[in-house]
Amino acid sequence: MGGESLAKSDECNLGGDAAPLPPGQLEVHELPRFGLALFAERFPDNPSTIDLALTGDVEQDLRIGAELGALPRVEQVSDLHCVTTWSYRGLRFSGFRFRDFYETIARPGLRPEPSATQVVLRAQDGYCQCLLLEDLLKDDVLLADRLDDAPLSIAHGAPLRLVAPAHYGYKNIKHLRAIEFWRDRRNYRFPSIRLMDHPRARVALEERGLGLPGWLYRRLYKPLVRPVTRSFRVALERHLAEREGARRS
Ligand SMILES: Nc1nc2c(c(=O)[nH]1)N[C@H]1C(S)=C(S)[C@@H](COP(=O)(O)O)O[C@H]1N2
Ligand SMILES: [Mo]
Repeated sequence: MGGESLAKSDECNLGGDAAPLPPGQLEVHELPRFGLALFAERFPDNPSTIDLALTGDVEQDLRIGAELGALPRVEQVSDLHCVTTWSYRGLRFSGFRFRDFYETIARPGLRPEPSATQVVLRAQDGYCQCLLLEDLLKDDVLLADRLDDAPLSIAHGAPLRLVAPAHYGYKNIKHLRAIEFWRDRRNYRFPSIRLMDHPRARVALEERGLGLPGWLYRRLYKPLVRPVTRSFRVALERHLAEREGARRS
């Protein structure tokens, strides 16, 4: 391999790490506000204060916010891989390891049943997701409140979001308001068709959805990227203008 092609491939990786993208993904250079089309017009009521309801098959419920600040703060540079095939590399998040949150706050405070390993996360916009506890306890899973040295914006998950880079974007829930530890999935329903929701959604294994092969999801999703990005952008602009108007009056 000649030096020239090496230099070229380095250039392509500016702003991210050098590892190749996972199967079927394409790099984008602007981070869109993105999600299920249904959520474009929905926004958090409280983007400025962390307020988390903790419950499930547990001995005691809890409500926390500032308590998170007692955990060690960690910074992490990671990539976001949306199931619709776009990837954004090199996001610098800051927040708290989910594992530290679980070991220090959730487990001792809630005393969950040992079998409570299905974790349901709910957002202020009505979105929700379910992940396995074992996946959430990995080193690279954060409850993040900052991105690029600033508090999370309304576009990208204020006041707190999950960062789980090994899992598709749809598991990386924004605007968190509740975390629940259940022994099964009886209290969880994905807010769209089940075919779209894989219980683990691991990017490396191309677990895009439930039942269909990866290439078929890519084909179905790719044409949606532009219109969905646009509708999320237009809705955000309107929402921010309304907030600004309300603040001035
Ligand atoms: N609350 C909430 N979280 C969400 C979504 C959403 O619509 N609402 N969309 C998910 C999807 S599909 C993706 S790809 C990422 C996008 O994150 P971004 O908007 O910061 O780029 O958020 C995920 N988390
Ligand atoms: Mo996504």
